[in-house]
Amino acid sequence: MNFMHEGYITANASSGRTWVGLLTDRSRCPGIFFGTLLTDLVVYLFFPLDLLPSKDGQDLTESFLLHVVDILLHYIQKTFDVKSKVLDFHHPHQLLEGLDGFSLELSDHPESLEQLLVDCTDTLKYGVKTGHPRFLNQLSSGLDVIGLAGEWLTATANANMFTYEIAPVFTVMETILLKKMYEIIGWGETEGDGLFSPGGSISNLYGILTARYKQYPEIKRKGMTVLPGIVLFVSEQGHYSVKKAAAILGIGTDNVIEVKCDERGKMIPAELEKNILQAKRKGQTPFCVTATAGSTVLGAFDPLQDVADICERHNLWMHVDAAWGGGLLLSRNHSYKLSGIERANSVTWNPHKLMGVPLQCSAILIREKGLLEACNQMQAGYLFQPDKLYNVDFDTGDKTIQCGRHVDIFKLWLMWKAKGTSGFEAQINRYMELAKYFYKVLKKKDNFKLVLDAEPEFTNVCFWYFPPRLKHIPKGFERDQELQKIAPKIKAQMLEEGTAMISYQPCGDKVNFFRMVFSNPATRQTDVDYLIDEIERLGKDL
Ligand code: ABU
Repeated sequence: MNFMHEGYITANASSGRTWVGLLTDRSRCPGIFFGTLLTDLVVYLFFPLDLLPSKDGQDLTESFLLHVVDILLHYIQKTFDVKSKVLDFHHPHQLLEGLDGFSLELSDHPESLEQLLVDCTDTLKYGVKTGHPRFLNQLSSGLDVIGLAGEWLTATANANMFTYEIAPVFTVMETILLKKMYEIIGWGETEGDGLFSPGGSISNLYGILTARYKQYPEIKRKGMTVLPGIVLFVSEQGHYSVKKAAAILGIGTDNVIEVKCDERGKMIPAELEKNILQAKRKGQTPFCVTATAGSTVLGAFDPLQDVADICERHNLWMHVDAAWGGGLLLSRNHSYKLSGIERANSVTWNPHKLMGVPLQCSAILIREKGLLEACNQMQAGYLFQPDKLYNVDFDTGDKTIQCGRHVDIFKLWLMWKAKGTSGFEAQINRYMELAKYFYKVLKKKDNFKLVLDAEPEFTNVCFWYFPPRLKHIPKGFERDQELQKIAPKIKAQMLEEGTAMISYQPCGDKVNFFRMVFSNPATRQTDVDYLIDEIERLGKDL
């Protein structure tokens, strides 16, 4: 018998009395309930107020959470089932209007626990399975079961990272992980300071903020009036968050000078130096260069040694945005691509990208100890009392631009325990092998064209698909006009059918092309082959 939503509430049909699931023994759960007479049985609905900390809420809490776990387990199994859809696409207006009883509107009265379970199921049903083997859309993808367990534990603890007092284990864990990251970068024993922040853009903001503070410490008190016309440099393939940081910090986006790249998307050192000298001649004051280790679209690594030489010659802060590429430091085969990162003054590194840690997990690492605190410290007496019971060096909250700070560290720590450094290395090496395989397969196909006809340096592989009707149009404006519509059309169809997800974009003078990236541990060679066939199937008649 099944009086409620399938899968959650069932009754033992033989006795007609023994309920499992949310229908626990009512005498032990005397909370709010509604009774409905169904032949000789009464169905009780329970409400969130009946859960712990309500008196006698123990059984109902256990039952409710076990149902949540059931929902999540079912979703996880589907996620890894290659035959299931990556998504069940609906337009925003459909979600706003409500779908099959799934309403996003909020009510004034409490909803039953049963309804909340249905809402949990529907929320997952209409979302995207980012751990699905054919989810290839984002730099951050995959579903790591240990990372997920870490996130559950983190939410259960609900700690705040501002002080050791509130987060004793997590704050110490953070110092241990940061130290590991300084060592991997190659900083010396006495070097290294850092924080986990809410994403790569904020980590880049920290890098530029600290660079400016180092050069002009009086800005903290006196504001912009103490500054000359400062400028910073980033490659034309660098992340847009550098400009955003300049806007936020009052530097202004016009004062971010974009440095030309070579055909692979790497900053050209001679161009950087030329731009620095030009800026100086114009009376501007260069203070920082942001180099990129793993650009978002092309996966390019700037030549960090050359950039470091130039920064040293001109006394400029060197920030490395290794949000995407930082994980490659864990691969002995590939870490040479970041050679020179040890000379950086600051580094952004997002374990939620290549290392597959659940979002969010991003580190800002500063070579000089004490600068972060000097730059951001406000000494709020109600939180950071100097006369506490313990060593207040572990009250790291005053180094941040936040007050409250989420615990992003535990899932990374647990995954590192689970895999070891060698486990991350093997995973990352496998992505690199897949990228090479994908490149080689595409190279042989005459209806696909690679954006860069060279073996991939990272897991990004960018390409166009040419439907038969375009193959005979000569290269030029007319063909580009048509070609730029192809990737969006294929992607739209892919979303409607839910078969796979891959991103596309224009870049510089190149019209829309697909960007394949490997950072999903569930993706296999067969998924790569599938994707190629799928693009051909959806695109051949366009
Ligand atoms: N920098 C954010 C990553 C965007 C992406 O997944 O492509």
